[in-house]
Amino acid sequence: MNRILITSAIPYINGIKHLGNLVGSQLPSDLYARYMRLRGHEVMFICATDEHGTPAELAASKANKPVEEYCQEMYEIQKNLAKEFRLSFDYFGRSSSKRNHVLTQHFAGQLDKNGFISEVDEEQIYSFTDKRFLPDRYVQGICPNCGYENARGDQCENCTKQLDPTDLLEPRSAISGSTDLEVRKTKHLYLRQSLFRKQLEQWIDSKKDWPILTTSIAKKWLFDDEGLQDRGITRDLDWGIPVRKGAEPWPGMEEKVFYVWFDAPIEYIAATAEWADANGKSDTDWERWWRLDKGATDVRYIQFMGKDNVPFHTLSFPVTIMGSGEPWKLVDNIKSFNYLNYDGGQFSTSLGRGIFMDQALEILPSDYWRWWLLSHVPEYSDSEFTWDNFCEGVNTDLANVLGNFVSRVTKFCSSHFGNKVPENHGWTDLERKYTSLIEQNLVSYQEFMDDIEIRKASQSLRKIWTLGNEYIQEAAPWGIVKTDKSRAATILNYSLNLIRLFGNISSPFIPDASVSLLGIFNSEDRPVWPDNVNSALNSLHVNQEFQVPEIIFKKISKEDSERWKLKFAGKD
Ligand code: B3M
Ligand code: ZN
Repeated sequence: MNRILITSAIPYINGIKHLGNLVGSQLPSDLYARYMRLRGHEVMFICATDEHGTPAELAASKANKPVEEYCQEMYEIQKNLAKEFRLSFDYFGRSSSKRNHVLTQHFAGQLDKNGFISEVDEEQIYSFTDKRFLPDRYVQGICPNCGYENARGDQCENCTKQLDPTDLLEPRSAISGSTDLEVRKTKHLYLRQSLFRKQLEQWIDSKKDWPILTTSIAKKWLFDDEGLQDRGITRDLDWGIPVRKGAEPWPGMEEKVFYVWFDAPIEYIAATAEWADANGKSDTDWERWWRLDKGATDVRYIQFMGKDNVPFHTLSFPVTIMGSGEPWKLVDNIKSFNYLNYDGGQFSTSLGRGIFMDQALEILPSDYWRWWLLSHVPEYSDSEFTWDNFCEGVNTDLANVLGNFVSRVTKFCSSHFGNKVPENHGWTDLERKYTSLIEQNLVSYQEFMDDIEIRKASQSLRKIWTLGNEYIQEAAPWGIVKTDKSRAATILNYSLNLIRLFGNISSPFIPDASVSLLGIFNSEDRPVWPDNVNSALNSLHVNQEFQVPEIIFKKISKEDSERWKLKFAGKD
């Protein structure tokens, strides 16, 4: 048994996330966490809401609410949606928590003590119309790197380049649209990342198993243009974590807060402490996941995120950890994702284009979405959601292959043998052949899951379901039952065992359906991973009762999909 720490990038609080956000970190991390638990490992799976910075302030002001109130409400909504999507976090924290305040101020104090913070007279954009400084996303304009017109002052969404508001061409205020701006000097703290270039390079080079997407982005920002630059970690905002050196005030910084990207990754640690607090545990209980001096040396830590978050996790956050001079756990592997597009364009929160988590669940249960999104996860290139593609995937894999097998087998068995598992009178070569095929595919499924090759894992799982159909087709009990009842009994015994096996191994992808499949035999059953396929396919007791389930997956009709296509097309 190993100990595995898993974090998902923490979603911004600024609204309900769309399926593109979901598939870029929370959903794949959940798949992995569920799988690792099933394989008997001790897992700590952490996520949270990212509540600071301009995204939070802008969204709250748009909603006409005080920012605390907005965050509280949106936290509950996001937490609930996560639950409905069956995201199995051990804890879903908040970056505005007391724990994160203390820890963030602690890291800043350590970094300062070790000489890795400098005070810099910075040029910030001041808006006359809005009568305030405009940090980060408060400014929009043209990306100097790629020419994208709606780049934000913190980062260009299009090319992932991290930016400063003053880098933008033709800047305008995101609050008022005003271009009546001037550049003013104000003092800010900088994290001296550039001092860590060699150390980061060695660290990244030592990670032979990182996905190419992760390494290539990390290296790009380590070497491109001017190379790794020192970055401001404070902002002129009201909402955020006040700038302090540990518990001490920071002279000259009284009015400022830490930059959201400084405190957000620290929340991975703080949320684990929140988990301990919420569960009546002690500090040692969370520290054993994070402190090398408290047992975390045998933890394997994996982060999940979209590609735009990679620079912060491969450069800035590691610098925070390394520069603290304290024995905190660094990440072991970073699984990053490309973007999911929506029907020929991008998902857009502002245009209401695409499908958002709440809307998705209004039209179909979570397993439909989980299966399609995970089997089309943008792992090696951007991928695209289209309604045709979605319906095709759901109807074929879930309804025709998996669902149909289950209903054919249970119905046929019920009408010829009653609702009891018939006896196995001995496998023939046919059962032996399928057992060995299933075993081979299960081995690949496991290997892909271990390597976090999600698409390939989904293909192996689908192949196993398909083998069920091929088996029953080839065994053809429909006629045999009239001439050789004991052979038919064996076929159905084997098929029912297949259903149970499917219930066990499908649960990381489709946890609700897995509960239904196992519930056919015993509603108390929890998924267990089969150690041995031979014995797993011989595990149901003869005469054990079973139920013929309601339809597990219904097909999506052409009318429904046409209607949804229109509904989600967006405002324009
Ligand atoms: N909130 C960006 C995002 O939601 C940011 C991730 C923080 S991870 C520490 O994509
Ligand atoms: Zn750009």
